[in-house]
Amino acid sequence: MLISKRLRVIDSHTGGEPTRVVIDGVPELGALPMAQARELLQRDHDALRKAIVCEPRGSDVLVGAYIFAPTRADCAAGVVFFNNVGYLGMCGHGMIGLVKSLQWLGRISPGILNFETPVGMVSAQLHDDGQVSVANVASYRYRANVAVELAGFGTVHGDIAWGGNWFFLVSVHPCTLDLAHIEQCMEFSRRIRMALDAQGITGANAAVIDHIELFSSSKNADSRNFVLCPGLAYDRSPCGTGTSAKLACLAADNYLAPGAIWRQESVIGSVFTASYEQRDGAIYPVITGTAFVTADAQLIVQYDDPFAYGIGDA
Ligand code: PYC
Repeated sequence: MLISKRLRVIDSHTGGEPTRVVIDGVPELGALPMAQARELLQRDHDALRKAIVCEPRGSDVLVGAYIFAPTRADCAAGVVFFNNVGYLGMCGHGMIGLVKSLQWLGRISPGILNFETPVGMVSAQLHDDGQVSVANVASYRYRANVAVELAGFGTVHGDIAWGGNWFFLVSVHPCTLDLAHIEQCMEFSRRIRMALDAQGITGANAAVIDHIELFSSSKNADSRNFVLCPGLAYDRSPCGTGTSAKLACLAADNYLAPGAIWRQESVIGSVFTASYEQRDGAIYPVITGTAFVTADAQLIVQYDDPFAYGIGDA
């Protein structure tokens, strides 16, 4: 039988959120900074993204990772994360999954590695106990207490913050953040996402705010969140970039001091431990969690499969 493509992947989950690292079969792009690599992937290789993470081989929840040779001498590798609708700036749970996947392959042992991402350099420390700490890019609150009009709900307020992706963070809302109320969380946060677009509310430089984050109190941590991702799936983990955005807001409100621990719980109950360092007026979040490998597999893309590159137009 004719086979058009084979890709070796390592699958893992970080606090319930899956990552698929492509080990063999990554597009040949030449030596490029990751921001340019991301543009080229979008322009010339987007079908492959869909083959890897979209149905029928993947799902809306899955985040993929391509590993490239770095262009920076201080980095071990470059990485571009992607999902069911496109490419991410950074991905905290994905970075933890990537590090544990490299450990699974025997390519790394405990220590610190730097990775080039489209939005800057990120350091990851694999600890002896299997935990991974991700020192993220500089994060900041862009605007506080922004009003958005929501049909059926009235005015909702949220902060706009950058944590490697753009987030709209909402603390006052009618949702219960647990699995029994997941549809309520999805519906409410989808409406916010649409209202932000419709009302022209953006991040810096007119960037689309493609992650919505709701918060509530938690019995087990400092806070519980629900995160709607760009492809309208919810993050099973507490979201590394979303937790970074939260830290940026806590720091801006003088609610959390540099080095103090913040425990962020996800809507399914998984927890990241987080803190931040302050350098040159910026805050740099450090997110700690772990991941578990779920598959070491080969994806097969058959040339005559009508759904080889996904279902519909994602
Ligand atoms: O952990 O940063 C993250 C993330 C982004 C989208 C899904 N997870």
